Amino acid sequence: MVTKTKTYAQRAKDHPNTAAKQLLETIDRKKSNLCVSVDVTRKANFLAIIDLVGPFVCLVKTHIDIIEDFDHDLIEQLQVLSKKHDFLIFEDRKFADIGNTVSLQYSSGVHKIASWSHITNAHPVPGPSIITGLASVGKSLGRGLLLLAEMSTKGSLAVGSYTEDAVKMARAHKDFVMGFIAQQRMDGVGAEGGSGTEEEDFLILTPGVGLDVKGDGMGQQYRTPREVIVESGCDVIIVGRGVYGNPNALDVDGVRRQAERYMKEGWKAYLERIGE
Ligand code: 5FU
Repeated sequence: MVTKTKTYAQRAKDHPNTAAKQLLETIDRKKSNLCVSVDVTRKANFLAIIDLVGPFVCLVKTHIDIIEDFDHDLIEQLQVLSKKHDFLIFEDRKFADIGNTVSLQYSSGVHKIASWSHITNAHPVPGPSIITGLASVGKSLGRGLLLLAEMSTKGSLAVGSYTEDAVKMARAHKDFVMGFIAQQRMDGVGAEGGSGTEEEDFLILTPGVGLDVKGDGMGQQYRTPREVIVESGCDVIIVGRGVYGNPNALDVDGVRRQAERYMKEGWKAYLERIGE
């Protein structure tokens, strides 16, 4: 598979999708393929964690709808931190409705996701119209979309022909779909004759990553950065609680230490993958 052994820098140079290119460039510049998922419910905690992990990440993942004291200032501060620490923003919205509805959910409402989030994602379950609906808002802004081809949870239904069809949908919309949330590379999936095409370069962003535990007792399943990057050929590790621990008792040094630890593990795994 072409993309598995190519460097992030080589891939950045040729990538046709603006958000994918920006992400690959950021990964290469910061030598970090770590995305931290900041799943906390208070604005102050949210911003504090992002400021702590900022130096170690290429991407910050949000669930903006869980923040109880959300306001516009939060977005402004998030954007300031994104510039200060040089990372992109990924709102893990998991859109799943008809084209017209998702275009409104993406552009409007309280959160106006498209105006600040470089990357977002969608379930392929409604079919291709979910992509065109989101693209009608995000494409001209240079945003990128990830399709959820697989999930990290025990018993996930996103397997087999569902995953294959997700990849086919993405191939038909390469101008906006930059990659997948998945547990492995998708190069050969759903393609005639076995492997993906030379010119195709979908990024694989992978949640369910942890170094110290194997699950969370609520269906989540964790693998190590090495399993994810080397064995499964994924591109970005997404880590939440493994980095910030208990958000109600933030250990400032601990958060920094863990972010650096995951960053180093992720990068070491990447170097092993490309044979350096
Ligand atoms: F699509 C997915 C998935 O398959 N698994 C996930 O865990 C998304 N996630 C998200 O990654 C989930 O919503 C959390 O925001 C994050 C994982 O957090 P953790 O604390 O590392 O388990």
